[in-house]
Amino acid sequence: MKNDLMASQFELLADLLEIQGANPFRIRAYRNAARTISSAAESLTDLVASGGDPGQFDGIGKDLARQITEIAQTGHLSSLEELRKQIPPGVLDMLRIPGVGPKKVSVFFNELGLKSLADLKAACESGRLSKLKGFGKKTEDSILQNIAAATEHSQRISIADARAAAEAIVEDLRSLPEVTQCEVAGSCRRRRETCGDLDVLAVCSDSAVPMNRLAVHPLVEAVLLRGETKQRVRLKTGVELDLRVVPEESFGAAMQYFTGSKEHNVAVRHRAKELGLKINEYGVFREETSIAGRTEEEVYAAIGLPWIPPELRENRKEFEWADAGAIPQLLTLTDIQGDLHMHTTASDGAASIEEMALAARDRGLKYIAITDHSKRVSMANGLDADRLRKHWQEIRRIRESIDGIEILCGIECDILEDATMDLPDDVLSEADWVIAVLHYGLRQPREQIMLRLMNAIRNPHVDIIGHCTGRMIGRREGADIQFTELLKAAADHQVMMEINAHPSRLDLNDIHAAAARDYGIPIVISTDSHSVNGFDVLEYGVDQARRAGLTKQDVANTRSLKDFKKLMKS
Ligand code: DGT
Ligand code: CA
Ligand code: CA
Repeated sequence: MKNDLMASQFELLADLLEIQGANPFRIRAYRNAARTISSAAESLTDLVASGGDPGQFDGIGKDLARQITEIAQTGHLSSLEELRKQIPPGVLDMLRIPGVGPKKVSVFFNELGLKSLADLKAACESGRLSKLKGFGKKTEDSILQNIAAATEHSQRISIADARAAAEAIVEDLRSLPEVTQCEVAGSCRRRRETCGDLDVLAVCSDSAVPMNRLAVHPLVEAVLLRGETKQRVRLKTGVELDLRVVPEESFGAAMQYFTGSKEHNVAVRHRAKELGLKINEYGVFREETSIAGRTEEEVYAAIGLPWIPPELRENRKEFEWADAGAIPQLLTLTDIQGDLHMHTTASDGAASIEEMALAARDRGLKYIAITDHSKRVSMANGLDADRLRKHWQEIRRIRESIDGIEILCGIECDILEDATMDLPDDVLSEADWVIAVLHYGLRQPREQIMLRLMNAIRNPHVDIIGHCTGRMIGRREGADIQFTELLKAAADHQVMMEINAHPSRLDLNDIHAAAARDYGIPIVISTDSHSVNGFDVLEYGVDQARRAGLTKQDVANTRSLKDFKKLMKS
């Protein structure tokens, strides 16, 4: 079982307990456990299978360790199944309504006896909800508005599509003279791999001005909801966007709140509380007096924290780092000096060696590796030994004629289903740079996948594992990999690991990239370009590395070619 799936079972258990009104400490323990499980680089299922104790993780006591062991061994959690019998499934559907959490659902279920979205809708329509203590007409209206969203299953979009749309809209709103500030918030600002919806904040003395403009923006299909300060629209691509117009003195607090993540905000709120302060989207308050809110820096400072880069706001290590005064100086796009994964017309690329080299040089890169496919990838016209040697000759000829950029003779060599390499060792030994990858047989059992990867790592000519899992975000699951074993071996054999920057790959993910760094493995961020515009995706790879907390030092292709070569397998 994948860690994420296991974590979601514990989250669900916590939700059910909260709906039941259980002890808050117990609920929190389960939520912490879910977070620990989903942030672990190693598979908990493997850990248990190899006789390890889940109790070794911080915050996992005896009882939780026993339950993790149970789910790892059987795939089931008896405490969860027990609870599910007590709470009708329709009650859980209510959690999908934006703005409705387990606390509210608990009231709907226990006090009004509502058991489904349909029940809830009827209760709102008849005004029964607004008669409850703590609920008003406003909540009732917003639930009615949002219930449709919970009924359809929404699709998440890639960070590339999210940024393209959100940034175009922000730029358009900023062009209005009345709009003094406008920024992207939410998961898009945190640069998650995918976004559920887009969040934009603006400052404007007349909130109608940006709202009117957004309503007629060419990307917008329909206005779904419009209030005094908030507007929700659906873009033509189907994704929805929330625009919130906030007062200038609250802009920093609103950015902090609406950037999230929710988990990060829960921790922030907890810290404020410990200092006797209150924090919300309007500011930080002592009693009724606002002490911060205009900028994010001042909001964080008011609760004793340095400003935390949005990419780190997932409640993983950021508070620990902040307390130690050791927030990492995250890598930036301009730190990157080389790109070590790209294709030409020799296989399935659209541009020649020369065109790729010149385009890379135009973008300020100092070195590249040309890494066309090996023969197994026949649909991409992959190269056999003969063609590859001729291709390298051509590369050597061109590198003599172009100044200002170094070109390595590389290959993206398939690791075949039988765990051998697609090209013989004597050919690989002639390469400057060998990327080993899985393309076929991704659904093989874990033992075989691991055998393939381990053989590649032990091969003296392999420099790096490319797009390790082979996943395509939203379309295809990656291969089943035992990551700690893999990373240990890569560290031992001086094999680097790639973050493939293509937004549909982003492989390694943030958690595995952080784990690779912890093993001392140099990370290379590569574009896998198939055309001269392919270099544009580099920033998504850099963002993924930032989410992993990586610094310039952790990423090998921030070095000069001379220093980069020193890191390569000798
Ligand atoms: P997404 O849209 O699923 O990709 O993820 P986000 O993080 O953009 O989530 P979204 O759009 O629901 O809300 C934006 C941010 O607003 C979220 O990251 C944190 C904050 N926020 C929203 N609802 C709540 C809430 O109920 N509690 C807390 N603490 N924060 C919330
Ligand atoms: Ca969002
Ligand atoms: Ca939102």
